[in-house]
Amino acid sequence: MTRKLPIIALATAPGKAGVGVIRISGANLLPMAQALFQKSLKPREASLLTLRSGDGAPIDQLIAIYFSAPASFTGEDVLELQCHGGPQLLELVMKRCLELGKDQGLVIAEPGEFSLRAYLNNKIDLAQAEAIADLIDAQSENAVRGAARSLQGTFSNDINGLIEEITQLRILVESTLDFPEEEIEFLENAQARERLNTAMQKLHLLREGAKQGKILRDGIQLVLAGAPNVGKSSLLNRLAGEEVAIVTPIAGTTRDRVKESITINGVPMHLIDTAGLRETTDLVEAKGIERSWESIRAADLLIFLQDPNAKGGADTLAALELKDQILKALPPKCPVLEVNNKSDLLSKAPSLQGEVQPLFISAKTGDGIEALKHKILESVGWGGSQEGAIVARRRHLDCLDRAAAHLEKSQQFAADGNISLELFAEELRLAQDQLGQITGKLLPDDLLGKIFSQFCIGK
Ligand SMILES: Nc1nc2c(ncn2[C@@H]2O[C@H](COP(=O)(O)OP(=O)(O)OP(=O)(O)O)[C@@H](O)[C@H]2O)c(=O)[nH]1
Ligand SMILES: [Mg+2]
Repeated sequence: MTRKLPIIALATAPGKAGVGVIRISGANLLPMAQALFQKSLKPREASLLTLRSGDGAPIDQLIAIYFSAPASFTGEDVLELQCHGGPQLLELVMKRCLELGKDQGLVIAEPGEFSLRAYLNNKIDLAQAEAIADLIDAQSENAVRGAARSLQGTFSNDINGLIEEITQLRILVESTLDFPEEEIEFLENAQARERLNTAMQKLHLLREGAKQGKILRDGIQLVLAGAPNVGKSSLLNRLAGEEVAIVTPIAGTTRDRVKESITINGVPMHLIDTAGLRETTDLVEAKGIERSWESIRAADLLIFLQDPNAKGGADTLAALELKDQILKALPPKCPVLEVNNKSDLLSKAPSLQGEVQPLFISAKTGDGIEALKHKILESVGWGGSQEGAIVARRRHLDCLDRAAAHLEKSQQFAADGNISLELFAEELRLAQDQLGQITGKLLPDDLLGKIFSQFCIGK
């Protein structure tokens, strides 16, 4: 992944467009630019030029901009060619560039290689490189804003701030390691425990922010499950605001999963309507039900929908058993919302007792849907405020979780009666390593390759 040869790729999407941009990055690109245009280019100046094939015939009239290292996206020399956006034409331009760049070893870029070079040349850190990909892939306005903030370094700055605090604490601890009899005194004098607590609080806030950031980036897989005919497809349609799934009074209408992406208060939700769960001898329905279980096993949030009016309504043994089965199949920590549908058919208002109030809705009339949306956001931990929100990935969350586990351990090693400064310091170091992985310091090489290879070509 870390080759030095100059690279070239189409930076814009393939297909017809007004303009198509080809980007070249490498050390000392001026001779190549000279060969392409028989002209010397001034850095950061747009020049209208004609590119010709070997026999002198014009290929395209284009705008070329040359960025001299290190003042470029990758930190190397970069040549950007803004051509007309025809796929065949761009192909020809690429071919000509590869011909003339052959002596310098010009090769086609691998996915994410431009961003990788920017990262390796310290133009951006790893979280920022990921934010570029997330900005491009963003599927909602909020995700765009969040990715832009991460790209600007909001997330990285917070991480670096926390790393700095832990470093200071480590320096203090490690400087006293040679005087074991002073351990207790040290902890007290240096207010080590208080400082550790502050770091933990900051980490907690970062984790909360990153959790929200992951929701913004990936959305929530919201699975609608329950017995046949309870109104799952009707609820999907109601939430989507259109007739996406077929609804009939026949139990077992939905066979395949029906998916629809919506946003609730700007939060992306991938709704998955499933086949009603029951024993069946029908081969097609049985396959559909197997898919329901697959979706349940991969849910981020599950709505267990019931019909309190149905024969053997919500509190029957069958309903309780079904609920139990679903709870067992769900991923750990996946929240569940128990929702009663068809409230319009209830002859009297439900008596609500106990701490956990079941939700009553009517997919038919829309009654209770706003409250349900509110509950949905609440149960995935959406804080409501998108001000200052960043985008985050599973990778970031995992690092933050592991860092938190190490800080908790270090707290144990600093506890009364169990003081071990060495272990305390070691756990601080491990926590710091995990945080460093987010911005890319201390990241194993194979992981780096894996992250950038998920980018698309030209990024
Ligand atoms: N009165 C009333 N009827 C509803 C409501 N929601 C759904 N129904 C009706 O209940 C029947 C079943 O609805 P569906 O949405 O197909 O139920 P489902 O859970 O998707 O059923 P399967 O796909 O068979 O598992 C249809 O006749 C709907 O019109 C509601 O809130 N009130
Ligand atoms: Mg259905």
